[in-house]
Amino acid sequence: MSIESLDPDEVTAADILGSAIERREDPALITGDAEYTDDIQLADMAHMSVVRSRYGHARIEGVDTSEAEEMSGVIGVYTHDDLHREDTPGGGSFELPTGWLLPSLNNVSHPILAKDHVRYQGDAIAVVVAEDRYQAADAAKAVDVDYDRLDAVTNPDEALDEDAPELHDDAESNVAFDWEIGDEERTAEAFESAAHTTSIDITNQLVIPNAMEPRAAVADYSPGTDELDVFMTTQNPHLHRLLMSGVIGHPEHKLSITAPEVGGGFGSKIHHYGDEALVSWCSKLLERPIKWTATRSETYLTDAPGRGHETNAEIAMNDEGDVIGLRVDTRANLGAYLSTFAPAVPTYLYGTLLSGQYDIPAIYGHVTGAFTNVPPVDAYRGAGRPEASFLVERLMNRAANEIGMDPVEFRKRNFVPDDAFPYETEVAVVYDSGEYEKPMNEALDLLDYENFRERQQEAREEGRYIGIGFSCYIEACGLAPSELAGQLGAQAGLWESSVVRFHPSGTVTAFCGTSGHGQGHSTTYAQIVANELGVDYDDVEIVEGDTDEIPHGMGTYGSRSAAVGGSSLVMSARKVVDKAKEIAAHQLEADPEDIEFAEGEFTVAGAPERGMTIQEVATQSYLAHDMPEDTEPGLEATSFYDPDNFVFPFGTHAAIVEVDPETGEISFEKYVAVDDVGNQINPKIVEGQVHGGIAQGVGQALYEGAEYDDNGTLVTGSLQDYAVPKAEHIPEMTTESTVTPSPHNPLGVKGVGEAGTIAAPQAVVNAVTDALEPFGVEGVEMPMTPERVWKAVNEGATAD
Ligand code: MCN
Repeated sequence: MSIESLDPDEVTAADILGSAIERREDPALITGDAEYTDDIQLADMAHMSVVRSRYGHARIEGVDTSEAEEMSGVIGVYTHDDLHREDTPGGGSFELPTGWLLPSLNNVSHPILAKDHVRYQGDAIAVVVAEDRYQAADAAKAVDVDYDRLDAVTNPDEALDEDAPELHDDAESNVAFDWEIGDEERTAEAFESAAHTTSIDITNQLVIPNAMEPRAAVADYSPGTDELDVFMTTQNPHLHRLLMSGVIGHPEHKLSITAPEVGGGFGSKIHHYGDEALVSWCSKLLERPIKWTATRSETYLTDAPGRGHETNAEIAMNDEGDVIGLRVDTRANLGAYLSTFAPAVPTYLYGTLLSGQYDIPAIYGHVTGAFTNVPPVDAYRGAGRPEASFLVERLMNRAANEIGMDPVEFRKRNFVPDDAFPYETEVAVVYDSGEYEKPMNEALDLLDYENFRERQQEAREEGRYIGIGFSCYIEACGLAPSELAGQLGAQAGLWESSVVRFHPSGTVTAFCGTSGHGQGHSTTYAQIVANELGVDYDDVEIVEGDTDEIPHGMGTYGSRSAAVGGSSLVMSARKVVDKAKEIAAHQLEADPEDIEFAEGEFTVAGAPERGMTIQEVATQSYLAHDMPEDTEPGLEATSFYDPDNFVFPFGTHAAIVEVDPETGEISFEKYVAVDDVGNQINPKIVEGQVHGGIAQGVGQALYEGAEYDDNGTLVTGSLQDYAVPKAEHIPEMTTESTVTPSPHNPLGVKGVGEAGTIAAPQAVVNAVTDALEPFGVEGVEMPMTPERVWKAVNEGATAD
């Protein structure tokens, strides 16, 4: 059941919002016409290569650059000390910004080039600049680093052990922070009065980004003007401009950041890495354009991974099966240093969703952030929300099994009821709107759940093991309210800004501070603006991802673009209509109160023959021959939209799998996703986002996982060793939706970009567990490889 996409020309202007029109971005992408950072060629451009630590943990005794400096084509080799020399561009901190959104941190230093201590394999030690890329790479290999190796630790539980090697002098026992949420005492009381409790110990493994386009940057410094132009693969150019200006000491107003086409980010390109700052610094030093593009191996070593949780949790129930308490203790892997946003991920983005879709009267969550010898962990692929959803849905499933209640019935009886919205959870957030039974019921129909248990029994009698798993997820996204972010200690607001500008000829350019990188913003934003202005969809152009063109912006992450950026565009468009109305009234010699606006046309109430289009008004506004008094020429407006709350999409995903106990192979019979993302701007794009997210969730459940050896060396450091699912591994999906609009944004939308990746893993794990129930298997650790499944069945190696 797939949504058919429509040619925009077949859709009337009145129907453009909500139509499944095809993505206007795709022709350039699929014909190779789109320009990515590495496609940029500038005159006299040199190339940078980074010398990276071979070891997971070591002291640096010395760095000998002499051989590299003499090699053919080499322009310069620079180490930590060069960043601080008086004859090189100075004024920067040369430290990476860390730990936004959590005030009580052990905020350790993170130099962009290591001084005398490397803390993960891939930590940057020096850079080489040469005339071409190969010369730079060869010379980087010739830099001789004298290491004194240290013991490494890559797992958060082991890192917190008192005998573990410590990474930082000022972070005792590798503790980055100790954080709690909810009410410990009330939760303890709930457990004391419980008729039944269920506990679970969960590992949510570290996953590595695999964007098709590796990270890359081109920096071009003009000494005459002191302008520094940087092109880079980023999800948030404005934030990077702000942060980079401090890192390298270049004034923000003379720094421009442009995101050309970005080939996938999924949260891995919002963190401020050192490499992009180094390219920029080298360009200033050498007064030449410089390019750096990561190799695939470098991306495995240095792209910020996600997840990495070890959790013990328990849930308390009364004798009727009502959940009365939830207690969670999580140790979160933060990697070797605090990344830009990492501390917010296992705290505010995780702890605040521990109530799931359920009405739980007492919750207590405790999270310890641990430094380990892996790259800094950041907001990759869902960031905190998938970990919360996985935990809650695994625990709900286990609890239902233990008290002998159907997992669907158990969930339904504990759902937040429809009349309880807005619903304030015990963990500091207020769910905006929800109708949780609706997607569940729709999924049950699609799965023919009524007959499933009988079918399962029959299959078992034939020696076939099928199982069903549910995931009723909730997500907080539309990352926004600045006030809330400020209360949490954020150093930035989370609004979004936009400009809607009519040209004199009547066409429109709209600018937004989000920065799409695959989500189809040029299409959906044009639908929003065309709908508000009543102009033809083809007459609207969208501009994003360029700090010189767009006054301000906060970027794209946390599925915020539709809810926050889209709403900002609505506001700007409405301001444009208001101004145009004044001008139209003047030109039509009518009172503005009597002017009506519909489908792009202003008419005088009661005299529909007297009218003019908004495009005619735009032309008049620039001619400025006949304007109302005190009205400036031109027709454009700017808005900064700051919503009242997050948005909370939700839904039910469910998988039916068959497991072969003899080989451990898992195959899908069905995957059903019923998502509620509020009103949909473009159902085809929504469907595509859900599909991509499910592919990632299935990937985590069955294939992916970062593995490090005892020395902190990445074992899964290539596409041969890190199993990214191929098309053949992804189940056929049935996707449906229900619509519960968000009450607090003008579009009634909720985010969708991360829904699938948040929902899918636990649906698959719960299904496998259900299939293997006759073998006493209570769980299999992700990724559920055939080996792990086989061991669970045949050697009793059951995990939570
Ligand atoms: N949309 C819609 N109706 C809604 C909600 C959204 O039509 N009710 C549309 C939006 O207009 C937009 C798309 O769906 O075109 C996704 O919107 P939204 O959910 O607001 O998410 P963002 O655009 O902010 O994207 C961020 C989100 C995140 S956090 C990651 S991670 C992610 C993702 O989106 N990375 C992606 N999807 C990705 N898709 C691709 N192809 N590549 C990535 O790197």
